[in-house]
Amino acid sequence: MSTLPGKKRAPFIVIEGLDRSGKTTQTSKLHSRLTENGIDATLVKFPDRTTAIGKMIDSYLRSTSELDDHAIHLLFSANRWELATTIEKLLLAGTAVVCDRYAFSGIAFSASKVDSTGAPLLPFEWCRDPDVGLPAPDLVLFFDITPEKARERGGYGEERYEKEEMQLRVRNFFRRIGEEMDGEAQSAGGTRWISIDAGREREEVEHDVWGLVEPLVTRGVDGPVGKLWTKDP
Ligand code: Z5A
Ligand code: MG
Repeated sequence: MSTLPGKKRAPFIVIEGLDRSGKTTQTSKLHSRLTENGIDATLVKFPDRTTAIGKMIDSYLRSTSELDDHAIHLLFSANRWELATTIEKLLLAGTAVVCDRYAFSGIAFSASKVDSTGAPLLPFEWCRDPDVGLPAPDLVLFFDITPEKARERGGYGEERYEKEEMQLRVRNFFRRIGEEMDGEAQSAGGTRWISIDAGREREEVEHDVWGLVEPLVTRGVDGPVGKLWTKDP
C-alpha cells in the first residue's frame, strides 16, 4: 500500500555506471534502507538473467554462446521491455523502483563495440532506438570510477566486455549520454542525471545516494511516468 501523500506516484531511481563501481552494492543497500524506513520499494536489475531472454543474455555474457551484435543488443532491450508494464504499475501504486543498470548501459556497451580496425560496429542512434519509450527514470545516479580504482576492487571479471579498453570507450559513451540527458531533460522524459564519485568509501557513497533519494521518495512525484527519450508522456 502506498505511503505517499495525495495522488502522487513513487519515483523510479536508476543506478548506472562503470564496472566495479559498486552499483549492485549500493542498489541493495538503498533498497534495504528504504524498506527499513517503511517506504515501499522494489529492487530490479538488468540484465534480469532469470527470464527466458535473460538466460540467452547470460550465456552470451559468459561466452558459452555466440550471437550477432545486433541480436544481443535487441535482447538486452527486450529484457527491459519485459518489465516495463510492471515497473509502471508499481510506481503508480506507490512503490518506488530501485534499478541496477538500465537502457544507458545498453547504449554505452553496444556502441563501444568495434571491429578489428577499431571502427564502431553499431551506430549510437541505432543503439538508442529500441529503448525509446521505456519508463523514464526520475533520477539516474551515474557511478563514475577511474580504471585504477576499479582495478583495486579486484579488477574486471571473466565476462565478455570486462576488458579495460572496452571500459574506457564505455566511460566516454556514458559521459555523452549524461551530457545529452542534462541538456534535454524534457525530451529525455524528465530524467535528472547526477554523477557520483563512486571511487570513495562505501559509506560516503551511501550517504550521498540517500541524500538524493530520500527527499524524492518522501515527497513523491507528480504526473504520469515519463517515457524515455520521448517528449509526450
Ligand atoms: N550490459 C549490456 O551490454 N547491455 C545492457 O543493456 C545491460 C548490461 C543492462 C553484465 O552486467 C554486463 O552486461 C555488463 C554490462 C552489460 N558488462 N560488463 N562488463 P552486470 O550488471 O550483471 O555486471 P555485474 O556482474 O553486476 O558487475 P558490475 O556491474 O561491474 O559491478 P557493480 O555492481 O558495479 O559493483 P559491485 O558488485 O557492487 O562491487 C564490485 C566489488 O567492489 C565487490 O567486491 C564489492 O564488494 C566492492 N565494492 C563495492 N563498493 C566499494 C567501495 N565503495 N569501495 C571498495 N570496494 C567496493
Ligand atoms: Mg553489478
